[in-house]
Amino acid sequence: MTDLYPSRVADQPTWLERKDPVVHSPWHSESPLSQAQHEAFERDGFLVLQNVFEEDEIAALQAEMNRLRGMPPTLDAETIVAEPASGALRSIFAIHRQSALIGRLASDERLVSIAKHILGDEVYIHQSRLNYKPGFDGKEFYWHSDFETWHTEDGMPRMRAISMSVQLVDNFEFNGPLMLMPGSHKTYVTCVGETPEDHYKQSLRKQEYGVPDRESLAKLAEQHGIAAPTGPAGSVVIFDCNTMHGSNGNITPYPRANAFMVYNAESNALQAPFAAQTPRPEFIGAREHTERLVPVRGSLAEQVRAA
Ligand code: 6CS
Ligand code: FE
Repeated sequence: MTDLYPSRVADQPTWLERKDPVVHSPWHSESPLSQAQHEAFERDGFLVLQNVFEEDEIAALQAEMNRLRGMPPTLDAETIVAEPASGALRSIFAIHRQSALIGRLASDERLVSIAKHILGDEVYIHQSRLNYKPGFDGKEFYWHSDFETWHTEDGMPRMRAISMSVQLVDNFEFNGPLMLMPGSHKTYVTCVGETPEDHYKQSLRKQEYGVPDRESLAKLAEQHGIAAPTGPAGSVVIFDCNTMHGSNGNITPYPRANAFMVYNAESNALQAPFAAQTPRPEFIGAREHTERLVPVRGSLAEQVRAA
């Protein structure tokens, strides 16, 4: 398959034009986004939605987050990623398949309808994770484009995937919120350095390959600025697979936690990695568990009450 976005193959970083649309559907009055939201996502490569969920739904998600933080024995050990230095819990992957409530969240009509609108296709979950950024010693996520990793290491052919980060606690400007460069999604910054074998064993703790060069980051920041959306628990940050983003460490007492789901278009299913020896495991990049999402309506809290 032709590699439209070659990265980690040259000895110098380059900038390539995005070859894919950002929003793959035209806006119409029945769209799940307002025209202003549709245009903002197209322009910025991200969008923040507030008040998507009711108080009792957020409470149910927070209770589930705390339950999972205790790492119940039902969790698949290989999906648990710890902070390199402190050993504190950093992420739990494939969480939509290990938690009935997060699985219900991933299928929620309020999210899936937007994913199908933006991607212009049926969708499935490429990757999910519960991110904990503990207070006092939560570590950073350095700047990166998710697509650069998903293309080179997972074999994702085109830029036709989006992430949704559901904030499970209040996001302040000081407890390591997600930072994004608005408009950076239209430039593909290629990276230097061959992907090491089993790179994910290191990269999910601290990424060192597929990291954009500092000159490119400085130029992108100069051109686009940096936004650090804050908001109450329950806010949803939706961002394009190629929007440059990262997050700072967290030395405040206030933990940060989000449920992160990646929606991929069915027409964009993973091929062989474009710049890695072997595909990453299923829990990071879905190849078998690619069930088409059927949007589910109703309260998340119902799910808990019914359980
Ligand atoms: O490598 C990945 O797939 C993951 N790494 C980061 C820092 N963001 C995207 C994704 O969760
Ligand atoms: Fe990321």
